[in-house]
Amino acid sequence: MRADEWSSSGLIDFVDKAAELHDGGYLPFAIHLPGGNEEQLIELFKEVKESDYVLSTHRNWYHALLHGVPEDALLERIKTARSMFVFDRQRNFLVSAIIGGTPAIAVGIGVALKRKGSSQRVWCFVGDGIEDTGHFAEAVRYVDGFDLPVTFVIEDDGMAVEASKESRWGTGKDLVWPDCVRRYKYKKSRPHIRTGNFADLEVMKKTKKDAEFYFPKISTPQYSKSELAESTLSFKEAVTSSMTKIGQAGGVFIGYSITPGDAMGTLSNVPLDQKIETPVAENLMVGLGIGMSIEGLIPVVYFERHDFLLVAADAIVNHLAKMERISHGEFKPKVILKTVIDDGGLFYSGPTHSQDFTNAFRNMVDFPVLVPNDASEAIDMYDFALRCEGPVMIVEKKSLF
Ligand SMILES: Cc1ncc(C[n+]2csc(CCOP(=O)(O)OP(=O)(O)O)c2C)c(N)n1
Repeated sequence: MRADEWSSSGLIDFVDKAAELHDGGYLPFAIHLPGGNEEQLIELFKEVKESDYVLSTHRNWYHALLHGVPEDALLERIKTARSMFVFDRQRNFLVSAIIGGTPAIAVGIGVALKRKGSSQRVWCFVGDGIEDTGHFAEAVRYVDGFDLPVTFVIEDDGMAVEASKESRWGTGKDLVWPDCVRRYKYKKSRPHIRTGNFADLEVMKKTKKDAEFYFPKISTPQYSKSELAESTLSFKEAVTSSMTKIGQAGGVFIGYSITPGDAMGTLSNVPLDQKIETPVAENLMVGLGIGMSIEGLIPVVYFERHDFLLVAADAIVNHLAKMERISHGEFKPKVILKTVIDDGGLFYSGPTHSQDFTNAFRNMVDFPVLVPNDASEAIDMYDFALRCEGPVMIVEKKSLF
């Protein structure tokens, strides 16, 4: 069923049905019921084409239904702990329940669609809680500057959980954003979370399963060194040849200090149109990569120091590393993270710029985090990264250059 077939009462009936299940104890999970914005959304979705992308939040049920996710499929997800994790590859529907998680991904999809000359658009629905974030601001600025086919819709009920905009910001005044941002106001007809009624705890105890049941772990590719002849190249020549190879395979390089700079010279053989010099907005950089990979490109995101990676930890740890599992394999973003650590040498850059978060990331993500110790390992590990279906982080030691 598409947007034009839904009525307000039909949408409300769906939510009532889920609310009944909750109150009966059959939904022992966090659920966020939508309500109060039926008319606005039915009107808005008249503009959303079937092939467009729709990105949503923890409160995604109306967006999913209006974008064609079948009622029974949505209800099944709600019954199995996936209310906050509604993904549908066929309908280009994806969500993040982490405030501020989707805007950068929306931008990446928009960049890919524009590069392909597609007529599809991206619609990124956000609450005014997401409007609070820096992630949102950098995404909007990028879409506006590069005229990308992305529209952000702020669903503004003036509240984040129970906190008013005025209490959060000292003023209830709306910010004025560029044209790629629309805003509609509404009043929620449901509580922030759950239904406001007590659920039957005895039924809940019997209903609840473990995390592995709801979100089976994904298998992680393991790197093992191939039986290659020792490379006669220097470390820098080896990394450069790997970058050339990834470029020839269609890889797109994203980051700063790449035009000019060529990522310490290693991208010198990559054509200019496969290098995207970004603003100094690390979370946006990785979001660009995730979004572009969802559209089938091979993004390589470059970080010249590890302390800068932490600014992108949300995109890397919460989104890139988790999307395959939380979407039950419907979305498998593949992004290669090309990172550098300053592990000594003549140009010591101080305690912050010389940090090495290799082990920290190994603890935070399931995908491979690899550190080549010589030229042949660099070639082998980048070959592995290119073959992998999922993300890989490579850590280049500056001392080897
Ligand atoms: C990064 C992050 N911080 C905090 C939360 C907890 N949280 C969940 S919903 C929410 C408020 C969201 O408000 P808004 O974006 O206006 O959406 P609404 O719930 O009103 O639809 C918060 C703070 C979160 N999910 N992610």
